[in-house]
Amino acid sequence: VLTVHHLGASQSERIVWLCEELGIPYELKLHARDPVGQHSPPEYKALHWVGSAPIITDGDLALGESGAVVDYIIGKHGGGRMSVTADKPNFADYLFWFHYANGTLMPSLLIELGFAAAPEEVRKASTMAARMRERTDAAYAAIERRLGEADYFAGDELTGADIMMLFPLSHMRRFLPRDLAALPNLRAYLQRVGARPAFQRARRKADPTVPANLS
Ligand SMILES: N[C@@H](CCC(=O)N[C@@H](CS)C(=O)NCC(=O)O)C(=O)O
Repeated sequence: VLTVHHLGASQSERIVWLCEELGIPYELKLHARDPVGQHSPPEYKALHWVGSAPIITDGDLALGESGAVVDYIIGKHGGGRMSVTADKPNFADYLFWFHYANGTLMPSLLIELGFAAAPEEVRKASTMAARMRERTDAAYAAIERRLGEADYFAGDELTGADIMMLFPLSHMRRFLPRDLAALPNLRAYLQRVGARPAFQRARRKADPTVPANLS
């Protein structure tokens, strides 16, 4: 049976949401973070050598890495739903936003977060810190433009691209706050996602006490 191993308040929230949207049978195992370092606990690390969330198991298979897990579930259990095939005009949009989320946006946010903890003189002197901030600013501007053209990242329908993009736009703002006042398309998008019954079910099952950070 497909089992989603969810680490509290982590990127594996994506996978619970995906399974709820697809309406497929799955088992959910909740794992608490190690109280000292907030890392994954030893039994989570034992599932797969990556040791980081998300990890799924499916029969003899254990698989990690958000993008791989989303693609796997869509392909193997979702009958291709929530993806866009190469014959469609929005194929490249789907690929771009799906991969941009963890390929560029999450790394620049995480590097920014690292610098946020560094002494001010280190941060100010670093061209890397400035470049990452520039990247994030450009990302938010592009996201606002995209969500002015379409309801969801790949087009009219919610797809795996949204499953990938939401985490940096919601959860990561707990650590790197960003004023969304001038981003009405993004604010509307976050409300649209939050109104989806499958999203609400996923929150209740995975992280009932953690705010969804949609405003
Ligand atoms: N790029 C990876 C990142 C996974 C990751 O860093 N997950 C965090 C939670 S958001 C984690 O498990 N941290 C705890 C740890 O590594 O011990 C993915 O998307 O699967």
